Amino acid sequence: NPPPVIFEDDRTSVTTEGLKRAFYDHLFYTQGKFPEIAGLGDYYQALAHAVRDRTLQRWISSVADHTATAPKTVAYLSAEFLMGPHMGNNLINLGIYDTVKKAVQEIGLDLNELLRQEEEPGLGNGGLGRLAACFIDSLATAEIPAFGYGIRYEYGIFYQTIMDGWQVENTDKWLRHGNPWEIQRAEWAVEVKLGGHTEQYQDDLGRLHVRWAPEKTVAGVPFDSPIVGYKVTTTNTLRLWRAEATEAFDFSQFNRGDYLGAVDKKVTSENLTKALYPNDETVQGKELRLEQQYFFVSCSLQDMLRIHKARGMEPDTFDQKFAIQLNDTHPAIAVAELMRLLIDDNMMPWDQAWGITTRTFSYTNHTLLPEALERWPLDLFKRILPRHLEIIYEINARFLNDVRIKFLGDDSRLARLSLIDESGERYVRMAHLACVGSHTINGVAELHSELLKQDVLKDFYEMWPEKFTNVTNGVTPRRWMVLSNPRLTKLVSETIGEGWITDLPQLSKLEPHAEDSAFRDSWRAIKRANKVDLAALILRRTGVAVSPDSMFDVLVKRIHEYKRQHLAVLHIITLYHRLKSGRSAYTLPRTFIFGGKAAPGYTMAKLMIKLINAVGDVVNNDRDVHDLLKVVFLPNFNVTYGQCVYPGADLSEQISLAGKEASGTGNMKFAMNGALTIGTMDGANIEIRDQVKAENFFLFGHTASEVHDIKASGYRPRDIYEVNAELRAVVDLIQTGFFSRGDTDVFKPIVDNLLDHDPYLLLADYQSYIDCQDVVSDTYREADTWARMSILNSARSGKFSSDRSIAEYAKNIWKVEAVPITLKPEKELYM
Ligand code: B1H
Repeated sequence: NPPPVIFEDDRTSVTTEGLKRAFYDHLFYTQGKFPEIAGLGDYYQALAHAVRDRTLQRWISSVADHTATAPKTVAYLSAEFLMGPHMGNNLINLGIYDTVKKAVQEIGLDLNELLRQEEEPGLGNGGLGRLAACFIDSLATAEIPAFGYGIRYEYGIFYQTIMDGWQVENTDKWLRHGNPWEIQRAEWAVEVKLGGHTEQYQDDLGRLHVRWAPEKTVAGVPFDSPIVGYKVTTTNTLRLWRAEATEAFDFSQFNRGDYLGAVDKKVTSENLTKALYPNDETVQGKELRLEQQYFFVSCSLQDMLRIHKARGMEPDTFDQKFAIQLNDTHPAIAVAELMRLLIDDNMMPWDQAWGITTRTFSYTNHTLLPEALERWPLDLFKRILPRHLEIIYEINARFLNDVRIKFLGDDSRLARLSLIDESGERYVRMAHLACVGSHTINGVAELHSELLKQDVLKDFYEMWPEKFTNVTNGVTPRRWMVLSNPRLTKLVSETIGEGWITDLPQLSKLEPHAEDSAFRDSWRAIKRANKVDLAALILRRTGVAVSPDSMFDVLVKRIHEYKRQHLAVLHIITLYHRLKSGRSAYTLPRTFIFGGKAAPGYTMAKLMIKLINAVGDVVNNDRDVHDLLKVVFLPNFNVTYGQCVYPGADLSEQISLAGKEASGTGNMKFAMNGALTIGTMDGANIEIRDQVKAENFFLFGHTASEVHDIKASGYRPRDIYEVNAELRAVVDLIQTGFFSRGDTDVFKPIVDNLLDHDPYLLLADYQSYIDCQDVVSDTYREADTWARMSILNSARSGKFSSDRSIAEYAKNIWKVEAVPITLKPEKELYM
């Protein structure tokens, strides 16, 4: 027996004195600095290491317990984990925020300033990646054994700046100063094959097998970060894979004197995990993207099989010990890869392997947009994954046979359901592979799950209605309330206790306090203070001074035509036009705050950003407006800024065309922090309105089924423009170059698109939106009414905790349970 590890107190103590000692210890021994030459970055690193140390006893206790008892474990496979900064969240979940703040203060530093030093790991595009991050927080808090598996992109989502009103993309060098939260596990590296061909061979018993002779291999190296549950011992692992060359040098090339050629191979391998694709809901069909997807899926499945075997079990029990969730189709190749690993590497018969596979996987669909449905050209797919194509053909043959039996004589249905699209150029349909290989398929809000069954996945629904279900999204209250909004957290906890932090429906206990005028005053004072903070951020980042006494009207999300940021612009121009033409005696002071990134190749979205900034330039500087309207575009909206934006918002804009936004999750973050929503009947807006009640929600616009009918009966947006004088005046201002110094070309693509096509029905929803915004203004003028409504929005947002979503996945889909972990005393932990 090895001797027990004696942990130094400096690694575990959570007293002020102990934390101060730990801080200096890391400043000296990790950073190699002393106060006279140390900078803020060093202090951040020192503190980060001290905090990471405090996760380790829990992390090791959790892994030790899971290793010994082999409980059923969730593997959340996602190409994106949009974590945001780790430090603040870890302080909250470890329950040491206040003590650390005090320790840091006594050292003469400011915790907030240290927190600002962290480069946020922006390893995701938007809602889908952030959902994965909220889910792993809730999994750990629920004490469910789980891994998050993904890609350690060297460059995350690009850094956005605005130049002359246009978006400019810069690289996101988030690893520049190192990442104190991760531990590299070189010893658990795996090999991933790519390209080449397959061969048949006979084993000693004369049985036929297939061997894949790849063109190249790359190594996958795992980097682990602790995911600490809130005030529990359970600490799970986020395991992200980095691609490296299998051999540092190709020796034959090296010997031929081609040193640089050999090094070049290394560079090529490492390109695999270089950068996140920034497209968000549009596929590009790039070879490197398919390689990324296969790479992290293969690494993760090999890793799970290694763990399974290390726990003393055979592959035939894999499905009893792992539940794997596919976060959209990005990891859907996992269905074919698990089959390959079971059949080719573990010599399992097809039927047994298929049973295990389909009992292991479940699939979440996140969008109905046709441009986001992943399909890979067959020749490209075959070139990179020849063995997987054979396996997919076999899956397809067996599947189509089942279809033939269920729906005899229905040939067009076979073509629609096939895993291979043969209508023109041939493609592999990843959503079909995910559906066939999964036992459960879910959408992310009630409406979305219904539309999936009626529309994109209709044929699969008719084949297997029992596979379909809904799990409405949620967000973690630890990051999105406790960490982001400490003022509100304090008031709420003083009023109803702290139980709401892990049981969000308890917020309903706030309801009676909506009638208490002193409580309303405190509530409003908190919103005011948060707005002061947000105004300071806006001034710092845009140079525009905005008044916290104006209404903060916020629209932050990725820029997309379907999300209709340009509809909000039409509203701003309407107000501006009214002011200029003296048609409104008094307009409520409003600050319009926009934020969000456009995909670098999405011309129309980039033009929408230019339009927002162009309108802002005119409106903000027009003296006739008397500061009644301000329009700002906060550059580089990300998790860090979100933590300041959601708590400081009065009005949450959720104005997508009905039927297009699968769920939305920003809508939930706003509501819990007391913003009122103006929104359409889309995604989770519908459920938010159900919860907060219609009288506390500003609803406008056509419903999804009305949208369907309008389009079916031949929509003519120009007719609306012709008859609506105010709309016409607004569009004409853009069209005649008023916001572009007379240049009538810049915004022509937007104007032409709206007048002649308007696929997202801005003109059809315009009047309804404007009328609703007028009601918003009238309501906001009654400060007391607004405060009541704000309290009720927060009090009734309990459903939108990701703890509820995770409880549903755990019970209905994964069939996993909590495994409480007892913190092992230091002396009982053996290396
Ligand atoms: C969502 C995506 C997405 N849906 C492809 N789909 C991507 C698709 O890089 N890609 O290829 C990236 C992202 N993201 C969002 O998911 C939905 O639009 C939101 O409505 C939803 O709330 C969120 C989480 O479910």
